[in-house]
Amino acid sequence: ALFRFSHCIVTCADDSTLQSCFQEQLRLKAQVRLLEYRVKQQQVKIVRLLQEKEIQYHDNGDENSVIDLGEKRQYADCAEIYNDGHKRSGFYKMKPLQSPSAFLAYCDMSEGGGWTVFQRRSDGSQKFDRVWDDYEQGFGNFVLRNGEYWLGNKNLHYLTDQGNYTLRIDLSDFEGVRRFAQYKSFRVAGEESSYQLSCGEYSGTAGDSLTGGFHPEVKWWADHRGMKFSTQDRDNDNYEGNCAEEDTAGWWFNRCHTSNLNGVYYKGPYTAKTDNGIVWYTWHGWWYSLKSVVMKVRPADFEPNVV
Ligand SMILES: *[C@@H]1O[C@H](CO)[C@@H](O)[C@H](O)[C@H]1NC(C)=O
Ligand SMILES: [Ca+2]
Repeated sequence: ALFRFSHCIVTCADDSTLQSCFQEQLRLKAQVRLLEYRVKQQQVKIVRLLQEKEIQYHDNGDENSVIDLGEKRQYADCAEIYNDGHKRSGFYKMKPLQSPSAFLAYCDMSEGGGWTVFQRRSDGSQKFDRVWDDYEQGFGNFVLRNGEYWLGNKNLHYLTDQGNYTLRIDLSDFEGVRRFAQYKSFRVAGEESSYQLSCGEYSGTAGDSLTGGFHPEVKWWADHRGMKFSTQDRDNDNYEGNCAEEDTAGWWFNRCHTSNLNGVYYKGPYTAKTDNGIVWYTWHGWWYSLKSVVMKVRPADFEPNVV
């Protein structure tokens, strides 16, 4: 517009059709005003978007998310906490019926609410290549909303031993795509059974990489049901070698796996000696390490109290 304005001045001097030039000038001035107005609007929009982004970062990250409800009441899991009127996601204290002590776990109050999160991967900030004791007791960050942690096999047993629980696994990749896998009747047995895994029917969008349900011929080595937990220092797998050591994670390894959600945080496609990334085979294969994982449980008969 400015170029045309000066161009007009030049042609005006030659032309002497002064009248139409003044009109053109007025028209262009109006256009400039309109553009200035639009620039201002865009600036306001940019400021708003930046603020929203900051709030999102705040939400997603470095915020202390521990919510203290005091000692008035004991809760067995996040479903009870939700139905007692606490509908904000965060870390709450709970004590399953048989558990000798209380512990903190993140309650995901979205997607219907009442989900007790027992594993989270989000940024690779925690080391998951750990020994039996660590996996038994639990480890990681129990403060930040996006903190990586493993709740502990002991606690996972006490939780899932209370009834009929549904397992939900939320996954996302580095292209921003999200998928999930859900299993009925999820249970982790006690220490005497080396925290053996059992689960029922699959549903979801990520494919069944926990029971090898995607192909009958892989079940004998890829079904994680009935498997005991293994770590580098406790080999309970069905393989001549040591899956947990080779795949640098604790998991219910068979021979060895089609899912390794406690694997190394590689960030997408990777190459390594073994398939030791954060793997969910039926979505991205063995050589893609996922961006985020959330593993959580909720009673199968959970009905959100909407009051
Ligand atoms: C758990 O509940 C589901 C229904 O959500 C049912 O299909 C399943 O058989 C139950 N499992 C057990 C062990 O009772
Ligand atoms: Ca072995």
